[in-house]
Amino acid sequence: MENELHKRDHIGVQDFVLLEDYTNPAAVIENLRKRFTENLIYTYIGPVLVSVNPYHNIDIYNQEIIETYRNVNFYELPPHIFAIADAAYRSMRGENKNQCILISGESGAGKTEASKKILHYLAASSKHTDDVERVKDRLLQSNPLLEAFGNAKTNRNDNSSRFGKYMDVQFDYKGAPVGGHILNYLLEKSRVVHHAEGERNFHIFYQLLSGATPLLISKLKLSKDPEQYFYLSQGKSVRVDSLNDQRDFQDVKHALDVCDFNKEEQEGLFAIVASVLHLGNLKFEEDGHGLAHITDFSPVETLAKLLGCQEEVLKSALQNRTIEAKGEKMKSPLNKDQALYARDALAKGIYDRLFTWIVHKVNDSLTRRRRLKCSLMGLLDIYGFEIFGVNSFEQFCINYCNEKLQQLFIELTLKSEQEEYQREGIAWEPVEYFNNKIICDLVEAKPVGIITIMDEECLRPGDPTDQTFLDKLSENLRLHPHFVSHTTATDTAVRKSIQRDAMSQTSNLITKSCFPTSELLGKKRPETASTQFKTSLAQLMEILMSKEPSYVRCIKPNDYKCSDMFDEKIVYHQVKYLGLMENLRVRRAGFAYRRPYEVFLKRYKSLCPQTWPHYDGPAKEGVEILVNYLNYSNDDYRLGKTKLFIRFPRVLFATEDEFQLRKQDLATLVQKVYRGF
Ligand code: AOV
Ligand code: MG
Repeated sequence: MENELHKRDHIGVQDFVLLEDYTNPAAVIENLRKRFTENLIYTYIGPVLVSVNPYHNIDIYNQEIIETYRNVNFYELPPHIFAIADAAYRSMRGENKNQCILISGESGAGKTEASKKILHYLAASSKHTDDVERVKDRLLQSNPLLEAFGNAKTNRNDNSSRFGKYMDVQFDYKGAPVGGHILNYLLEKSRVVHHAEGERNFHIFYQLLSGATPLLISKLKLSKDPEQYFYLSQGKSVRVDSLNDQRDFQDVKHALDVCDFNKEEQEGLFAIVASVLHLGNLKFEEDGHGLAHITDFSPVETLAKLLGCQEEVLKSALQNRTIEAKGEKMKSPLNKDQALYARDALAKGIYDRLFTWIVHKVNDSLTRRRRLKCSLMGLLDIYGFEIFGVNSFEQFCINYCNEKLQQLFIELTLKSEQEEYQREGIAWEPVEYFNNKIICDLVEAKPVGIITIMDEECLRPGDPTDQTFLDKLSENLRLHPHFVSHTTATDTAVRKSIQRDAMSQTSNLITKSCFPTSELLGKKRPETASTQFKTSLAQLMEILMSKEPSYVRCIKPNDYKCSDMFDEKIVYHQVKYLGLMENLRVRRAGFAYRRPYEVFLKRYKSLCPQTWPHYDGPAKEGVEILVNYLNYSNDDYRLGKTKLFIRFPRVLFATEDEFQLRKQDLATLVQKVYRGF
């Protein structure tokens, strides 16, 4: 970091711990603003990287910069996402510790872009064997593929991740990437059937319509016009300026090839995407008895072909539900609302399982050939915190997931700071901070957390509704300081019935493997979605805890996806809930700056005649001589076991300024010597 220290006035400091006024949010924001204006989007809080979305391309990710950051000490270059990746990579190699990089921030803040840059950095290492090159290719290509099926335009982000993703990259003993594994978390499947104004369904639908060949379009009985499809046109924004659906479809096709999806699988896959669109266009009419009838059967015929099921079975499943009474199965006709609900449930179910199937396939293609021991680098890129006009179950899960991650961040950074102080033998001064554990508890505590109460309501016989659920919540949680609530319950019986009836005999190779018979027969009582999610998050936390973490904290500069606007209010809000002020206080905990003795000595040894030009003793003693010579007072610093701790930034800056002067002196001296010749 030293290289920018002397320019700090107009570009701010590159590590927040160097702010004299570090407890003042205004000073932190001003520092971010200065840097943002200069296109310096990265700043550290010690080892944590804070990144501000520039909303335009800056040329700081090219091959040359990759090389610059490779194998260079973290603090010797300006803050960068590559420095984080490189430090984690070297720690994985050098100390043989599995790593994870946790990227957080609200929707649109730049998490997905950051994770792609890290992956790019890890894959950009020198040429390897063909096998390794193939793995790298697949790792990189998994992104456009999963983004096509799992990302969508929302009102906050044109390419918003609608699923959570944790990806392990596996490295062999030589440090070459040899495989990978992806865990996916709760896809926002409600988007398949509904999205808000200004938003879109998942990218793949629009990509298929605009990029597929006329032959494929006609095979799938599609129209190229997205407006023709109920599921695509609700948001009235089928086209997005920043996206090129036609080109992206070619990228998806390429990615499918690279990730080993064969021709038959690709056909099956697009057949399912198309079938969702046809499903959405099914209309029902109510007869005199209030029962639902399909008005036009031609989509059913197409659907049956695409999914490979019998038309009659499908027709019946769309208009009836199967109920079991005294061990006997009976069909009970649906009314119009129920039929629409069932249709949507089928569409969501098919798409959700398709997505999981794709992740499995990608994982197959990333499975490493040889089962030798490997080191892991995990990348976590989840959906960011979001609040919309109308928020549903998915927003609840997404925001809960963000709270859990924040919790982990608080616990781990605090813990690692304390440990470092202990290791270095320096007294730890306790820091007050807001711990969001209370919020996680509100959601997941037993017996009275939101999820437990939701489970009870969903599985309770009788007639649970949104209102009864809300009543239960209020009854149990009204005294909790952070409780305010609204949410939706669903008609599980109709949903299960249609999936069982419609998908029991499909011959589309994907749906066949996505709807296993044992489940369709209803032998196993499935867990509720929220409990599944809670369990998978708990597992994720365990995975993350078992690794050495690095953090990237993303911030968006404004709500308009705009490159030259720094909205201080919006930034302040994020600084606050990302807990950056607390992070900074913990990091400072008395000391602004710490560096290994070797690093400090190497830079500043020219300032003291006893260490310059020759000094051969131990680094720690050299630093002691140096700081005494520089007149550091006792209160200014502490000597740890391996590092020097400096309490105030001004002390370091004074030393740096002296160093800059000395450098000039030396340069002038050199010039004089040259002229002398
Ligand atoms: P997110 O992942 O944090 O949101 P993204 O990573 O998708 O946000 O970023 C949103 C958009 O901001 C991208 O599509 C880019 O246009 C732009 N952007 C982000 N980072 C950079 C960068 N380093 N350089 C240039 N442009 C950038 V969400 O998935 O919605 O939570 O759920
Ligand atoms: Mg994202």
